Amino acid sequence: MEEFYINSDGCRLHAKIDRPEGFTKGPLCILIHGFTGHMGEPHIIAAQKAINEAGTAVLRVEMYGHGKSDGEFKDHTLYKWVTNALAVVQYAKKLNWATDLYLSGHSQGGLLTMLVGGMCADDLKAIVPLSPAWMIPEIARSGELLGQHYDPKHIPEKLEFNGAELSGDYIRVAQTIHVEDEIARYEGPVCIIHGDDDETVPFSYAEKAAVLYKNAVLVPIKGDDHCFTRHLNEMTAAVKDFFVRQLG
Ligand code: FER
Repeated sequence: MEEFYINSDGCRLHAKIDRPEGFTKGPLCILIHGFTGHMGEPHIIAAQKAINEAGTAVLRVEMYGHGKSDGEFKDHTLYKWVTNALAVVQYAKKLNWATDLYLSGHSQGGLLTMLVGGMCADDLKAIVPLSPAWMIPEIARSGELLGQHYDPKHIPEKLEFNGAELSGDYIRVAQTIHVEDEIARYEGPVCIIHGDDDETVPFSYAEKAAVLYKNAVLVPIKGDDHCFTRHLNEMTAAVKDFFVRQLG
């Protein structure tokens, strides 16, 4: 394991690379956590290990306002995360040992994976959104985030939840994002893995995305929740299986 920081326009992003045993050159998957998450969460570590077992190196990175990266949580927005992820893709493209590049992320990191997949379609051999929270822009436009209601035309200064704060700019940015545009821009293989009992992101979004993408498979994890706490081994088996097939 190698730990370091990636520069995203002066913002230091905390990163770790894990390589499979005996790996010197080969594919690399960027892996990103969700909203309030970080790279040490059980489902993120489990996904990283599964990708490594399939012979692919993993670059875990924490986005603005999360984990040990720069920025305050309350100030993070999807634009800041997109800017960060673009810097990470550029960083990964310059690694001389990395051959094919993949992008995966959980929840808000899965939404980011869908957005950046469309934006960097030529650079990414496949994308793997895990429980992707692609309803966020829609619900932000409808006036409901984090279970709280507001007037979508008059955005509050901040949202408060669980003792934390989120700036109104998060909402302003989210309202402008149209995920369908980026779905249409990505024609490579997509593997969506989603628990069908997800309490945070409705499973129906995974079904909708799988239909909209030109080349997607959806692996439902029966009875599982947002962070795959009930059937983590089924999520990791699906991840490993997808990456093993990519090598073949
Ligand atoms: C929300 C529902 C889900 C929301 C964010 C999420 C900001 C993200 C969840 C995750 O990344 O795990 O209303 O509002």
